[in-house]
Amino acid sequence: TSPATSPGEHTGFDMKRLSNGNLAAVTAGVATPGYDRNTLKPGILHLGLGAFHRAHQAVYTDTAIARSGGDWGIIGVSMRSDRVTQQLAPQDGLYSVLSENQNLRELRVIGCLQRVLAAPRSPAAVTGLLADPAIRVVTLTVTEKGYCLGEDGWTLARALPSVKQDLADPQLATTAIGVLARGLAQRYHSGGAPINVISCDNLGENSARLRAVLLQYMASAFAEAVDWVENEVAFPCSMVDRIVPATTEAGLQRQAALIGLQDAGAVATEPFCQWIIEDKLATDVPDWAAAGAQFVNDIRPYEEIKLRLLNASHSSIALAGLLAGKETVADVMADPTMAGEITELMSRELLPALTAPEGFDLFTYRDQLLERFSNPCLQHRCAQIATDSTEKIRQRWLGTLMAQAGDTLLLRSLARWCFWVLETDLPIDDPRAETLLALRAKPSPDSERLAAALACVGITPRQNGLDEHRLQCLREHIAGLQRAGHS
Ligand code: CS2
Repeated sequence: TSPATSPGEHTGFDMKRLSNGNLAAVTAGVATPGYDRNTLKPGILHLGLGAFHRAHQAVYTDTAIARSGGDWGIIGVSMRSDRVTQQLAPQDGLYSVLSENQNLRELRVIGCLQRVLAAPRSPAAVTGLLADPAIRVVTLTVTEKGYCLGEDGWTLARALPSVKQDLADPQLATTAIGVLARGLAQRYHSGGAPINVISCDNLGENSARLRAVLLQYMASAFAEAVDWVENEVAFPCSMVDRIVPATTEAGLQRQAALIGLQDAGAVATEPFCQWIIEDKLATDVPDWAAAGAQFVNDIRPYEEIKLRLLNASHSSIALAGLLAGKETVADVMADPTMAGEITELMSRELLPALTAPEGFDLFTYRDQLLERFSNPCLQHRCAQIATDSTEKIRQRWLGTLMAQAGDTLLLRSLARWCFWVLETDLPIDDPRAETLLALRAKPSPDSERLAAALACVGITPRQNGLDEHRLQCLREHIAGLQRAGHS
């Protein structure tokens, strides 16, 4: 850990911008790449170049190269906008990561991002890279909805307009699935060099699900390459963990003052970092283990613990915070009543529903989580976590919720979600927003609206979701929120 740096006399306006040429000008104490970045060659293609990738997988690769060698350059692909390219291309792919909590502050510049591309602008370049034998690893952070999963979580959602459009003209595909399929088909035609495709999103059995939908898509669009993908391409699942809030303008200014250079690609995060990867690789990879990553045979228990404890309580905190007018997760945790409810939810409901792998102490993990959520340095907005809740609730809550009986705190969290989407005028940012907003506006009987909302998170009578007693409890919680006068 480097010592904390002080802003000194830097004020911002006359500051130069981080780049290869200016790297030596960073404030003393800010760590810079511990290797010669000119020797890197493209070896990893990353899809979804958001803050999370920059503060997680890229950091592991950067550390692995510094500690253990290798020439693993990352080509980062933004799936939608040009914004990230504009932030990072003028900086030669360099950006800084600030990790901090009450006791620690570390600043470093990451050097392994070699090049950035925007998929909509450069589709042929992305396809060419996916076909290039030098690229041996594809990682993805495209969020839950990026996998175009149907209701059962394993089938391609062919009814989605984006999927329909991609299947109608696969050469112009824009979804992550379509882009990946096109590139892998071309790789097959160019000799079929081995490759690993690693999902780094918060989904149980993430890469296995990715493989399933990709194969279904390819059976329709590139049938000739299906056997090769099925038999030769490796899809190791991975569990990723680091809290990385979206960067804000104020955060950028603060970070510029700390490193002594403007940095449009800056990310701020916590010191904690974890990556567990299923040990089934098709090629060499960076020595991520040297950077602290763990390779295991059975990843499912780790994924389940992370999703059903960390992410589940994160979503509960976010929804409670949203309705109580709290801006951030740390604000919720600073409220003793709210923090008490979260602690109880974790201890009494989420934790007992889990089975820990040998040597893993769930109580220590819970305590660590409570501390991480309380980190006042992270400006992690409740509204950010509440985004895409219909996708997240399926992964995070359903398993526990369905195993419960009677009234529970998790049911109360579900009531908060129902109340938010049906009874308030707070904004909804969700792939099912259109349906939810229509329900919100609809003067139909309450029980119908509620059932339709629950179907959006995968709770349907057909799946034997909630019995009449639990539905009654849910309605009472919603009525309670109404009486409390949230709006
Ligand atoms: C969060 C996650 O935004 C969210 O939904 O719950 O991004 C969370 O911060 C990470 O999974 C932590 O590893």
